[in-house]
Amino acid sequence: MAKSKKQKSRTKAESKKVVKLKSKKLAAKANGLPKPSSKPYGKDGKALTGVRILDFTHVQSGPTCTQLLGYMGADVIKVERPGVGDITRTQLRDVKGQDSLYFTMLNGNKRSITIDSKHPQGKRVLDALIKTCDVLVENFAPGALDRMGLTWEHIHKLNPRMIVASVKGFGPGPYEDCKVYENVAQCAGGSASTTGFREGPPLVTGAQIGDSGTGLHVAWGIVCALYQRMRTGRGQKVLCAMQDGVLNLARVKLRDQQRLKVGPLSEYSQFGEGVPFGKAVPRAGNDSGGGQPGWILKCKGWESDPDAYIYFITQAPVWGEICDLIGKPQWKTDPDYATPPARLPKLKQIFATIEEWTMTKTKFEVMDICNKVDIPVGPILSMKEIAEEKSLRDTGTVVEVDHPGRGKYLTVGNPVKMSDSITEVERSPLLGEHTDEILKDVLGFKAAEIAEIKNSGALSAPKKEEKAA
Ligand code: CAO
Repeated sequence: MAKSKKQKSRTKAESKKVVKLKSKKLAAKANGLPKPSSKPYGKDGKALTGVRILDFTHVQSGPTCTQLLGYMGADVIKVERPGVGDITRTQLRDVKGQDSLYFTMLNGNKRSITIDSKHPQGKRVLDALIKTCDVLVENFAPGALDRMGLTWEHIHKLNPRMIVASVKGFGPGPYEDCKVYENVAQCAGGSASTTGFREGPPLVTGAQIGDSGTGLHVAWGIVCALYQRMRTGRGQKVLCAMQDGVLNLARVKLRDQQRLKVGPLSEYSQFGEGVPFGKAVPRAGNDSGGGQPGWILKCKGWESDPDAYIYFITQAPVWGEICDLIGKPQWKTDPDYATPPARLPKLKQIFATIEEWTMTKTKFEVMDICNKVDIPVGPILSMKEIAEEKSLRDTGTVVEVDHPGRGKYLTVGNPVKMSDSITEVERSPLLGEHTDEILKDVLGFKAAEIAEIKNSGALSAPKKEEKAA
């Protein structure tokens, strides 16, 4: 039957659509990917929805890791010692009798169950949890997990898919049995020897690169292991030593150690000052770690405000703009100043001249003026300023959370923003708050079994500790 012109064109358009759909389907089939979700972005669960974490962590390094996984949607079940809990619940308390900020800011988006892991009935609950969880994360002292009977062999026999992730102070070697805290890791990982001023002692940093930094590394390892498990069907051990995590963050200093063999480090201000280098990378004060010299300079109000400073980078492509701003246009063409190599020996004097200008402005004025002409600068922000910064609240980087015991507190939300996995920051759990719901809903224990386990004392504080309290 002959087709009209209109019919013909409709058929053409339709058949084009069919071909398009078919090729899409084929492409999806060909690379084995599921069809894209039909739900709008942000409405189809979270990145780690369906992943269950047996969180055996305490203090800072491990809890940082599991909180990040919780932010991404994992169901994090924190196991705590009955009657005591994570030691940080009571450390640095600011509200009498309530969980400290140390605890609450590292344990959001988690459920808490109390279990005496050395009690036979406690072991029964732990074994049930191992069977139902995807990942066990721990940061006990070396050997503690084995002493609980939770060896890799035991765990793997119960659940071959289980990923067992550990934070330790040191990897295998002479220090593997040592207990380690943040600053020990900063010192052993090469950060302290390269931080501070040349004339002064080594310094630790305020950023918790040993604890939170290692927690971040372990979280990455866990996600990679989950991805590999999709292919292999089996779990694996994930280990990050705090020394290794710090060294990874301090890798530019290991770069400089090797460069030292072929000559002085010309971007370090000690080079310009004519101070000879020793055998190891020196402390470089506030020198910039990259090839663009930078320094911290005083701003208006520095006499009374300890944070009235700005980090100023003399990036080569904007040297002309810097010269104009600070009233030294002649430096643009003066051969003693015009090129980066010519400036290197004079950095101290150059920064002193720039500082004469920054001292006439507030750090925010310097920020405004410099950014207009692409000069990279950074105001030294106090924690007070950060806590009050509206844009950080707007993006969910600083979040106010309500807690039934202590009231409202600020925490750091998910620093990673994703378009299809929206973070909802939840308050930290009370000690053992979810014990019953986990036994019943997650592990499927019957009422009689729950009563038996509870009556055994495996989930509650020992009687004498109760009396002492
Ligand atoms: N039920 C029963 N016992 C429990 C338990 C529970 N729910 N939870 C923990 N315990 C026990 C452990 O089994 C261990 O007992 P054993 O010594 O008999 O094996 C005991 O509590 C103490 O554990 P720990 O040695 O890990 O704790 P600690 O306070 O002595 O040391 C730390 C703390 C952080 C130094 C150590 O855990 C460590 O080195 N961890 C690895 C590195 C790390 O993460 N450091 C970062 C800490 S944050 O700055």
